[in-house]
Amino acid sequence: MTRGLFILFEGCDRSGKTTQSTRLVQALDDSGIKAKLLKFPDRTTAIGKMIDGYLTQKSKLSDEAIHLLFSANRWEAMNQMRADLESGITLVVDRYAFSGVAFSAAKKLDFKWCKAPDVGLLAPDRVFFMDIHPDDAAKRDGYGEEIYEKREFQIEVRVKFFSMMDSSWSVVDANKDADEIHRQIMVLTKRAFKKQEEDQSSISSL
Ligand code: NYM
Repeated sequence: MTRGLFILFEGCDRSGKTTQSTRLVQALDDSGIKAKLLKFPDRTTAIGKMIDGYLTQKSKLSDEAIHLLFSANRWEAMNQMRADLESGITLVVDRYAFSGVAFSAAKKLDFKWCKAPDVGLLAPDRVFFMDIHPDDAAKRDGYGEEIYEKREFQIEVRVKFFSMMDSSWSVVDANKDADEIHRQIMVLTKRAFKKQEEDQSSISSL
């Protein structure tokens, strides 16, 4: 049984991650590849509900406490994610640990401290960074509704994302037309499947 791939979308707020991750899962399904869409934070769990309260500014939490909740929200999904990948399901994930570090480090929390609670989580095979300048994101529908959607902060978050990139990341120009972005992502995804077919690498950890 060949394992599924862990494909991750990261980016600043309103960069089109949700649109593109949904389209990718649909396209994989259509081509007979079993795929599942996951989104972090998962606001449906008990921990996720606390996170939602914070993001929608209904409750207050210290920077450290919310950081740990975001991480716990990933940990609670880990066993199922591993089982899915091992059973051949490809996971397309909308945000993950890199968002956790980028947003908290942008608040000036220590970078190493921010990374620590996520050590041991499953690592993605490919990361697509949906790159949009915060000035352009601000023009998109609904911008400003949640706690982090402020220009200066998003600029800082984007810098933090760039500092974490390695060869498993691709930067995608999120200002392009959605169809064009989807086509680019399909090319990169097919390449990732081919690489996995050749390498047969096992799932690694952060
Ligand atoms: N966010 C997301 C964090 O601050 N830390 C994390 O670990 C994760 C996964 O939550 N502004 C932030 C980024 C977003 C917000 O995400 C909610 P979304 O994708 O808008 O639901």
